[in-house]
Amino acid sequence: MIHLYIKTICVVLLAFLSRSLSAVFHKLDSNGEPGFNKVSKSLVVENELLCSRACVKTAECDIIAFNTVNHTCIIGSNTTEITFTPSSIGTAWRVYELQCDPPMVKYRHSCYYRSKIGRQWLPSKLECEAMGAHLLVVTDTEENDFIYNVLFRDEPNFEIFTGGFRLMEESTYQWITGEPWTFANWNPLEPSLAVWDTGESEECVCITGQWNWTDIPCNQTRMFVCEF
Ligand SMILES: [Ca+2]
Repeated sequence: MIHLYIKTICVVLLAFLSRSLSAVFHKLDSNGEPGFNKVSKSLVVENELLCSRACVKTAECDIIAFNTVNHTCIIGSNTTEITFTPSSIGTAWRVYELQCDPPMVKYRHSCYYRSKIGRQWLPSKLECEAMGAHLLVVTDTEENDFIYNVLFRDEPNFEIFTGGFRLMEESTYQWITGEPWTFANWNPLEPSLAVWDTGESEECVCITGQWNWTDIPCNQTRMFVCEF
């Protein structure tokens, strides 16, 4: 009974967290039609929350504009100040910028959040999603170096879950965001796809300070990193 009670509170809390616009998107003063340096895509979505989610899933996005009248969502990035052109529907635009308040760290177009405690892989994934983020996706050497040299600079023995996983019947790994698996930094004998004596098989990708990347059973407990 108490278990059910706690579960209900968690579900309500998650629903509440998922409804509000993610904490990393800060509203900018806007007046007119926003112009970005680089538009990644323009789409029509129901609300600005979904617009922010589309941005988080896009590698080169740290700014969004949502039009509350026609529901246009523009996602992209900016290196200089945004320009606003006066227009008849100008007041309908809401513009938000990705800002990584400490302890989050910004790198390129993403904010990185380190978990406070360790969890199994699935609860880690859910915690990131409840924040409007996703489990860490590492797309190239530079981002991998950032993880080692900046995010965990003083912790050579760190071990974290990432958003890399494989389906039980498959031997190849994939990212939780659906981004192509184009880069990996496996330890020489990994991924081992091993099956433990306990019957658990290694299906989740863990980044370690000592042994590069390795696969481990998803029900192991590790710290994790969420990426916005
Ligand atoms: Ca392994």
